[in-house]
Amino acid sequence: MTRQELVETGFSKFFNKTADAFFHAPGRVNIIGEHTDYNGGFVLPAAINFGTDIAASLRDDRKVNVQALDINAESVSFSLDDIQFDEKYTWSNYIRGVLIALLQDYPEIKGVDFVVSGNVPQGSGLSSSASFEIAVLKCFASLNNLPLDGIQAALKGQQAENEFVGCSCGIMDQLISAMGKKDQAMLLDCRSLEIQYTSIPKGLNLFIVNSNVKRGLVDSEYNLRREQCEEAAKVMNVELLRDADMRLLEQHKTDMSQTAFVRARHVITENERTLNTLTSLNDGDIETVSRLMRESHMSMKDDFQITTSQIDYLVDLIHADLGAKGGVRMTGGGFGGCVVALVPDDLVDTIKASIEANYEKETGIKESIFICTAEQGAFA
Ligand code: GAF
Repeated sequence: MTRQELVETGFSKFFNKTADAFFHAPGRVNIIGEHTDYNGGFVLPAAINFGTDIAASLRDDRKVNVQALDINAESVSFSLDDIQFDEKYTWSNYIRGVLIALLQDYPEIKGVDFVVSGNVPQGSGLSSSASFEIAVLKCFASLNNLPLDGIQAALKGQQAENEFVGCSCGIMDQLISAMGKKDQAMLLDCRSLEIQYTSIPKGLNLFIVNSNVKRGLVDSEYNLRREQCEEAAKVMNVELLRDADMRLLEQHKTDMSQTAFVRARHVITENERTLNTLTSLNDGDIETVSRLMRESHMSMKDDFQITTSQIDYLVDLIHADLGAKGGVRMTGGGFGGCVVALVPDDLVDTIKASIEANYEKETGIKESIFICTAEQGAFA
């Protein structure tokens, strides 16, 4: 059964009618550019072949009825005229949050019955929540005939996270879920929201390993990292770290805490690495991509301090086999989750075997490996 058939069958079963439409929004993997988005900088993610699927029908009143196929098959119902934070079914707050944001511009929309299912591993740094938000926005916008574009949808998803769910995330995850392109990575300027696509070189695989070290974005140190970046920007008298360079940072080294200094150093150097990775991918210069991804990982480990021992082990293990033929680094918010590697066809089996032979033995945790493809975003 395809994912579409799964949600459509679920819809018929739970709502006793046939769904009018199907919607899908992908998760993402970030190739490089970590914790740069909320600093106004650059990111280079790709949307992947895991995501959130929805089968839905428009109602002619203001009710929203949602049936989840995962999450213990829980269901929620509420009115668009009275959207409250849900302490019990916390997953539904992503829906509630994006609808509050959508209602600000489109107060007259009608309610929807929908069934939802996702296959992005949760809490793994592959943006299960952003894909959920974008799928819900696509569903409500399409069924209500709203002129919402991908960038507007991404901003509404981010607003829901920042103002309703309580995570101070940037714009990357929602924007790539909305605007990703098949077989392409997307360079996003997180200040201007300008986009440039670049092809993932033929013969290089998006090789993702979930360390299965669970992380919680809201509860983790994510928000603290953001505050430390803001502190550094304030000391240097720039609006965002995007506006600083290493010369300015060195000048102010003694005016800020050592922690703020190393956090800012990560962001400033990561922005440069991200732009250089785009150029190197465009030139087919994999050796340089390899070096930049390695430097990015070391910067997340030493300066931003968001990796874990299991993730570092995994990255070193893959790097040992990969050398300069591809790149590997932790991906996403950090404190666990996934590693992303660009792996040439002829090394896929070797690297898989090496992880399977060593990772669990070393860490006591069994990994999951996904060879992904870059996919189309929900609004692209
Ligand atoms: C999480 C956030 F949601 C993104 O906005 C981004 O900051 C990322 O962590 C780190 O690069 O996925």
